[in-house]
Amino acid sequence: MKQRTLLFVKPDGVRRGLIGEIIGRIERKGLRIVAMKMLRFTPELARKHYEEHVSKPFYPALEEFVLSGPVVAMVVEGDDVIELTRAMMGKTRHTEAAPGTIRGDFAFSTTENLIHGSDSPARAEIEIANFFTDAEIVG
Ligand code: DAT
Ligand code: MG
Repeated sequence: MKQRTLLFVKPDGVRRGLIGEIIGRIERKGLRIVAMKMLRFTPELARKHYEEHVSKPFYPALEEFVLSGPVVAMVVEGDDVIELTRAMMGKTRHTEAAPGTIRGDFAFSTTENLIHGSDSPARAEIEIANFFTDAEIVG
């Protein structure tokens, strides 16, 4: 089923020069990037985007990290793209992410784990609207 998802390269990925590596994997997989921009999180956007995690003990460190530098956000389209990009990302914890995945190949921290991807169609719709207006989805 054709779907859209919200992905972003996190500040560690931008700092480490891995924007191209990560976007390249998405392109080489044959997925379609239909919107993209570099931006900085605000505390408000962080609380909105990570609403399910705001009350968790790791939230302060997570917010500090996502505010620590620019991110590159994109809307990506493809068949079952949510499940597919979650598989390409690898598991959340750096110790569990399998080699061959983005996190498995490059992440050495659970907080700084390089990439975000929506985890359900309902979340994808909310997250895309948090980052992009309809007019910015041009692909
Ligand atoms: P994912 O990014 O794989 O969807 P998530 O939604 O459970 O994972 O958590 C969002 C981010 O919060 C995750 O990418 C890194 C951070 N995080 C999650 N669990 C954590 C933990 N136990 N300790 C530190 N950071 C954590
Ligand atoms: Mg998540």
